[in-house]
Amino acid sequence: MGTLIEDGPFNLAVVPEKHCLAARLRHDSFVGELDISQVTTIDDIDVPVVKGDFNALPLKVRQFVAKTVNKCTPRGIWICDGSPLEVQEIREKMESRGQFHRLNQQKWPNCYVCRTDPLDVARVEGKTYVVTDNRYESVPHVKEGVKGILGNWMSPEQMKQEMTGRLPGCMKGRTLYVIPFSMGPVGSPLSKIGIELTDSNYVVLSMFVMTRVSPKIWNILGDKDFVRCVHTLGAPRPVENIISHWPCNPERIIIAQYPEDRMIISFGSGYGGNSLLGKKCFALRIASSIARDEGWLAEHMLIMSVTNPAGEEKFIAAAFPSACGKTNMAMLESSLPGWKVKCVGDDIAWMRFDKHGRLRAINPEAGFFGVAPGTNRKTNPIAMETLKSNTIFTNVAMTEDGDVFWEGLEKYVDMSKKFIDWKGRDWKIGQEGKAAHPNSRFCSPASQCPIIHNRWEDPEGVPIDAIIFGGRRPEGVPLVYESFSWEHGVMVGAALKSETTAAAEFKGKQIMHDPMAMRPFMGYNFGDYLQHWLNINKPDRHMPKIFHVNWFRLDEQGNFMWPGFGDNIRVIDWICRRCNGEEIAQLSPIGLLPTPGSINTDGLDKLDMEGLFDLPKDYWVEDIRETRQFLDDQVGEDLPTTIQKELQQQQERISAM
Ligand code: GTP
Ligand code: SPV
Ligand code: MN
Repeated sequence: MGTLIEDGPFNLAVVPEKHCLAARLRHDSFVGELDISQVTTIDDIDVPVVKGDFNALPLKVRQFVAKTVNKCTPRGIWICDGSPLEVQEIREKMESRGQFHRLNQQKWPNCYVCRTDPLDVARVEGKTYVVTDNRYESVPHVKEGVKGILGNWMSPEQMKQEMTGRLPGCMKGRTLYVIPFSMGPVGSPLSKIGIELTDSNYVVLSMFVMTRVSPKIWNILGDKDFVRCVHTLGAPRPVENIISHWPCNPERIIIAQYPEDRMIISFGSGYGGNSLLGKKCFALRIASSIARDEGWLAEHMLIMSVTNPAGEEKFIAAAFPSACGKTNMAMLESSLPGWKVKCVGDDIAWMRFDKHGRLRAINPEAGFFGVAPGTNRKTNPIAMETLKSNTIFTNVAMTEDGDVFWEGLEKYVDMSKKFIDWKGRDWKIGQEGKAAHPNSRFCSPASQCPIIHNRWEDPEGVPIDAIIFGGRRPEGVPLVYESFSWEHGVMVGAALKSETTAAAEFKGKQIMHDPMAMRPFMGYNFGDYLQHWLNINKPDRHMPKIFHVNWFRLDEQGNFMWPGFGDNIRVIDWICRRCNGEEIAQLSPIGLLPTPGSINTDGLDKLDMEGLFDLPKDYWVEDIRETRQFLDDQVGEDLPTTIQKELQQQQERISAM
């Protein structure tokens, strides 16, 4: 049995009974002794409200806050309104405590640098769990003896134990902030509401940028459900030995997603996706599970529009693993004359088919949390323009006179100045160690992006013409190829691999599988996820074409063979022409490759185009063998037969090369 819920202009979705509100919150990891059904006013809890009107909150929010307060025992409750005044107040507090370093405000209005504890610099995938009653709801049936890497599952009982060992008193001496936020435009039928409770002021200010925080949420909440997000630094006061004024508890980090309860609890880390719970935890892990139930997609994808010199606009969604070029592509400045790029989103896409069978995408976020190193006026002038004001920089370096610095800005900053590195120490060019952490980030409002699309907040979403997968593939993988069909395209996504980056805890460079660029962000069984992708292909729908790109192939000297960045428009041009049905593709065992000369290389220095499209047989024989083994081992019986068939056929084509 299911319940019909109206969700958006596009469809009525049947939600399985187990995911309905009445059945929720069974996995109550932090229920305290207090009977929360009794909580109706502030008089029922003994923590003062520092700001806001607790009694005016919807009852279910009061109960959620009360429960958390009871368990985590903060010293006060602060109900956020996201107003400029509030931002200023919190910012000033952080500055006076040494948590925020002011940049030159003439040059960088309202911009600050924040440094973290060096043990808290990236997402921690190994400590991130999906919690469901049934293990196979969360992760696939791996082959015996294989360690699954497509998500970590934990039982509700065990997670309750983990949380019981961490949460009691974890906010002692800190303020608990209540952040009401919307993923997607406030009030849009495609949007979802979350409430994040956090004891980190850095998280508050970052959430104000990354999501839409507004007191309007309280009014539209009505009988809608919301995603319950609890975040704590896990560092109750008094704390000794705080490094860089960044309290955290790296040894005890744990991040729990409860898709059945639409709940997230994150302990111990203040950084990025670990703590800005609207982002990966909600908009990908929880949302992908909601999306499966409701017949849509929540993906780790940028959304962009490109308009060719003839004025024809297309929308593209592209999935690359973390730190593999989404932000750069979403803000691409074309090196070909006459092309216009507009940005809709740089990291996450929520997509569903409308009643005309078009796939429509919205960006659920309101800001960019972008990789700083490598960003400069040449590689990404649009990002440089976007981050000029109202930006929180994390783990970048500074100059003595209040400029920011990171690797990649050497040509744009006076290098004779004194530098302070991301750990707060003196730094000089040429010395060992980087000035900025490789995963240092800027956090800027998307509305400041000079090429933000005028429809970026359109509640209907934008119509997607092409989907692109890609990763860092130093060897063997061509610049671009097109899949033969939707099914083959899903297989190409499932086979996605990339060199590891600094966005998570992995050390060294290794080629790792990252299916659909979602490995760290899956909210449910990856086999079911692939089947869901296959299921959405219906005859009355305009299925986008699926492509694969690789900007990162290296030559024998270890240099990038392709100039990348603004020149990626040349590949996008080919993709758009393919969407228009131009006959500029030829068969290969792995997909359709551009016919010679069909990629516009006008004005480029001599390039080894042949090398960029070379398919070394040995490489691909091994690649498909290894990929099949990986999916066999990791997804096992959950791997859809359609994907197995596609893999089999791909292997046969490669053997016959
Ligand atoms: P997340 O925010 O972690 O999801 O990363 P992302 O996918 O948005 O990656 P981003 O665009 O921030 O790029 C990461 C790094 O890759 C930066 O250092 C870029 O300079 C570099 N990069 C991006 N595009 C290209 C390209 O076309 N060629 C080369 N060589 N490097 C690129
Ligand atoms: C990523 O790692 O893919 C990011 C940064 O976009 S974080 O928000 O930390 O997940
Ligand atoms: Mn990302």
